[in-house]
Formats: sequence, structure tokens, C-alpha cells
Amino acid sequence: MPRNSNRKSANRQPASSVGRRAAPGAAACTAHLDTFARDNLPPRALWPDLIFELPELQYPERMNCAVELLDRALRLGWRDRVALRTPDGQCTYGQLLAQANRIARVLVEDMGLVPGNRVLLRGPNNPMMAACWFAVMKAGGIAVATMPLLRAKELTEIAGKARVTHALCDRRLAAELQAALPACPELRAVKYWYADEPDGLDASAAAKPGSFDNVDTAAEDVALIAFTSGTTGAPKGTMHFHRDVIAMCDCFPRSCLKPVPGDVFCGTPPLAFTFGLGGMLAFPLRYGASTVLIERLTPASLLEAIQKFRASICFTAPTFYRQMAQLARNHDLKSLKKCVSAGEALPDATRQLFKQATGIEIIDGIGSTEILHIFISHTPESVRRGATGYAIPGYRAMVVDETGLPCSPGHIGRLAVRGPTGCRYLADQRQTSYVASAGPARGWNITGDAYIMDDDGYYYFQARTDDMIVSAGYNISGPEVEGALLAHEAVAECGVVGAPDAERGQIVKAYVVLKPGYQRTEALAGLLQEHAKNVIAPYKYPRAIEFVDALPRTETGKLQRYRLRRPQ
Ligand code: 3UK
Repeated sequence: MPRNSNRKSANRQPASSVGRRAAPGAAACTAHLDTFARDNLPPRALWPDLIFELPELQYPERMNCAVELLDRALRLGWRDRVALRTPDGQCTYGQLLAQANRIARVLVEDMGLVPGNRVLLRGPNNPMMAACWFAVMKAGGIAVATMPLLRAKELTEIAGKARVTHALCDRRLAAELQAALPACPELRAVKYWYADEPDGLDASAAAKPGSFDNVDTAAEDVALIAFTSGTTGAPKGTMHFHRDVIAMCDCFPRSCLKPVPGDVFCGTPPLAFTFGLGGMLAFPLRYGASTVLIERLTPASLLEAIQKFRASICFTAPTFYRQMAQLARNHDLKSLKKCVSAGEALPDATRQLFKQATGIEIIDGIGSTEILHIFISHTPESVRRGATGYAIPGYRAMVVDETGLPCSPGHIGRLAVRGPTGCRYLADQRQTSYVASAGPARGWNITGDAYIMDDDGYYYFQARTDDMIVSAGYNISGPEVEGALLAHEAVAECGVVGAPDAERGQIVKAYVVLKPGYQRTEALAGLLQEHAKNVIAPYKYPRAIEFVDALPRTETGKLQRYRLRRPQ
């Protein structure tokens, strides 16, 4: 497609607009009139080096990811295929497209959205959340999707950092957003969905025609700002382009998951988490499949949903798979073919339990908000015990030492990754802590994970670099000790961290949740220690064991080790 085609839609600027026009000549092909995101990208010299070697990653200079995912689906003849499934009904590709178009009109015609404006999205996984996300893309806005559990303070930080101008929010989650609004002066246009009021989003959208003149964005126009669920410091916004959204669909799913049009996706990650944006929305639609959107899921209700909707692909975190393995026998899971685990390391004990219960070999994959989605993974056939997988087609990986030089196979170091997507923090000094700006790994994303690569290019997760336990001079990986303990029949869940110790600097300490029917006794603690010594090198065994009711976890299922290190 020629450059600057369809300028008509790019130049649409309603009277109420506050958007600034890009300086003539500068960024001539952007569709953004509000250039905030572009102006706050890191300097190009600090971007990761991108690679687009695969034939499927040759993208045009102009693309809008919603057009690629939705309008294209209709061109392919998928209008009457089911796109979204929920406990209350279903919606076809045609209906989803029309609803996204109507909401895009509300954003532009009623709420004064100008391309490049930031739109905060707040809702659980439901069809309006999905339609709103596409509407923002179509209107050339930038989606700032937020986790449902965030409070006013966190919403204020995010809205301030991303200079959010508009918000679309599920009525049931209105309270915290309303509490944040007085502290968000630039956030002037807000609408609620699943709301009965006459100017609510549902009614406003219903009054619009189901067509929309899509904004002809550049492939490198920012489409979303995803905030990391980091544990310390101010939240970091990662900026991803329209092209990045399509690239994530054309990498991991194509080479590892291999979805087919009849597939039904199901799972837990929120659409506000890029793991969920891919697995619960973009991947199914890219491949003509459908997705089950359910607002709140437990391991038991996820199994029920798989049975009820005959889901064939499941996306969730390791802790869910472990609990689902216990309950699987009570359900008919014949429809289930493939399961993807990400967010934290998948212990081999969990992989084996789930396989015994269902016959399914879980596909593990490491991804990050900074890199958008999964970059190291495997197919069920090419699994290697204890490994996350290999660098998937489209990405390259290496393990490097502190100077950025590659470590030889078998040696622990930092994981470095390059591919079609990568880290660009919004106005943040920490860009150079994720993308090496000097030395032999210059231009590589440094994920913060300690890994070992074997002779065949399989990568073995050790720990987050700052989670490695150093005890009496030994480097010990908490997740490795967790893996050993999880293989014991009494252990439901566990978290292993370094606890301060006068003599050894740190000792290995395990927080253990027992399965029902086991007593918290000194004797059992002793048995678990003996078990660990038999499974891994004895010096790694947990010198301290504390039994707890539950482990602290994030909304995305990640163990919060910093809270175990500093128990209240
Ligand atoms: C850890 C893993 C071992 C690892 C994510 C898939 O988790 C995602 O993004 P976040 O930004 O966290 C990234 C960090 O989480 N991690 C994730 N997956 C694994 N560690 N094995 C794994 N399989 O420390 C990584 O650096 O929250 C995952 C897709 C999109 C995502 N955003």
C-alpha cells in the first residue's frame, strides 16, 4: 500500500479536538495528530534492534491492527463465524466488527477522540472490553488497558504517566475510576458500559451506524501502552506499535500453538495483561477461531468452562494447572487439545501432574510485557524436561555474562532476546536497564532472568536475576527448590526465597501450603527437607520451612517473592 494513502481519515479532526498536528516533515507518515506517544518514545539509539527475517513478518508501512484482525476477517468470509463466547451468549465476527465500529464512532463523534489520544480501558474479560479495545485501535487511539483490581491510586499513576485523555469503563468498576478522576485533569471524557443511563456507552453506541472509516495508522504508530506489573518503583509503560500486535500473532501461535479455525480458546489472563490480549483475543481472531470470555475464574470454574464450551485451547498460569490437575477427573475434558502456560516458571512436577490427569503436554513459554508476548517456547512434541523451550522462529536468544558476552552452553547468565518486537518504555530512564545500550549485547533486550542454555539451544530458567539466593557462597535458584518440594505429595504450593542469616548471608527458606489432610508438624518439615536433599544437590535444601495458608500472588498469577522476603 502506498504511503500516506487514505489521508482523509487520518486528517479527520473534530471541532472539539485538542490534538496537536505533527510538525511538517517530522514523522510524515504518522496518523497521530496528538503526538504525545511518539514524542515520548525513547531515542531511536536506545530502541532494541529488531529482526524481521521470516516471510510472514514482512509488513507494509501502513497497518491498523484492528483492520488486520477484524475487517480482514470479514473479507475472508468469516462474518457469521462465532468470535466471542460468554455464559450469556455469543457474538459473530460480523457483530463484533459492527460493535467496534459503533464504539469507534462514539469515541470520535461524541467524545472528541483524535488519533494519538490515550484511552484508558477498565473491565474484566467480557465482550464490551474486547469491542472497546478494537474501537480504540480503529479510531487511531492508544489503548491503556488496566487490570480490574487496580485502585484509584494506581489508576491515577497510570493516567498521569500516559497522559490519558479518555476512559471507557465497566460500570461495576466505576468507583475506583471515579475516585481517581479529580487527580487526572487531562482525563476529560469518560463513558461506562453495561450501564442503563441514556448517555452510557451501550446506548450511545446503539444509536450509531455499524460502519466506520478506519484511521489509516502507520505500522509504527503506537497502538498500546501496557503497564508492567513490576513490584518496585513507579509503574513502567511499554509502548507497542500496530505492527507489534500483528507480529505477536504471527510468531508464537504460528510456530508453537498452531491454532485452526474450529478452535475454542479459553483461559484466565486479563485482556489488560499482554499474555491475555494475545491468548484471549488477538490470537483466536487472527486464526478464525473463537474465544470464551469469562469474568472471574477459579481452577474449578475454568474446568467447568472448558467442558461447557468444549474449549480446545487453554491459556493460564502454572499455579492454575497444578490445581486443575487435582480436579480434572471430575470433568469431561475431551475437547481440550492444547494448553499454554506463562507468567512464571512451570515446575516439571506440575507439568507431569497435569499430563497424568489429562494426557496433555503443556506448552510452556516465556514472554514479557516489554517484548509483548512469548519468545521462548516449544511445541508439545519438542518439549524438553525442565526447559522453557528454544527461541521461537522470528526471535533469537542468548545467555550473556555481566559484560554482555555469550556464556558457553551449561553456564548460567542473563537472558538476552531480539526479534520483531521489543522494549520501548514511555519516558523512562530505565530503558537502558532493559535494552543494552553498550557492549557486545547492545540492542538486545535483557529480560532480567537468569538462564542456562544447553548444547541444542534449549533454555532452562533459573530465577529472576535479582531473586537468586546466595547462601554461604553458593548461588541457589528458588524455583529449582520449589520444583523439588512440589514433587512431594503433601505440597499444594510453595515459594522459596533467601532469608537473612548472620552466618551464611542468606539461607534457603520455603513457605509451604499443604494439601488438605496434612498436619503442619516439625516431623513433616523434616520429611520435606529430606525429600529435597534426595531430589536436588543437598546444599540447596531449605534450612527453614514455614507452613502458610496461601502464597501472595499478583492478579496475573505470579508469586510475589518480595513479600515473602519481607513478611509483615
Ligand atoms: C517471568 C517466566 C519462567 C520472567 C508475559 C507471556 O509474564 C509475562 O509478562 P510480565 O511482564 O513478566 C515477565 C517475566 O515473567 N516469566 C514469564 N513467563 C515465564 N519465567 N518461565 C516462563 N514461562 O521473569 C519474565 O521476564 O508480567 C508472559 C506473554 C506475555 C507476557 N506479558
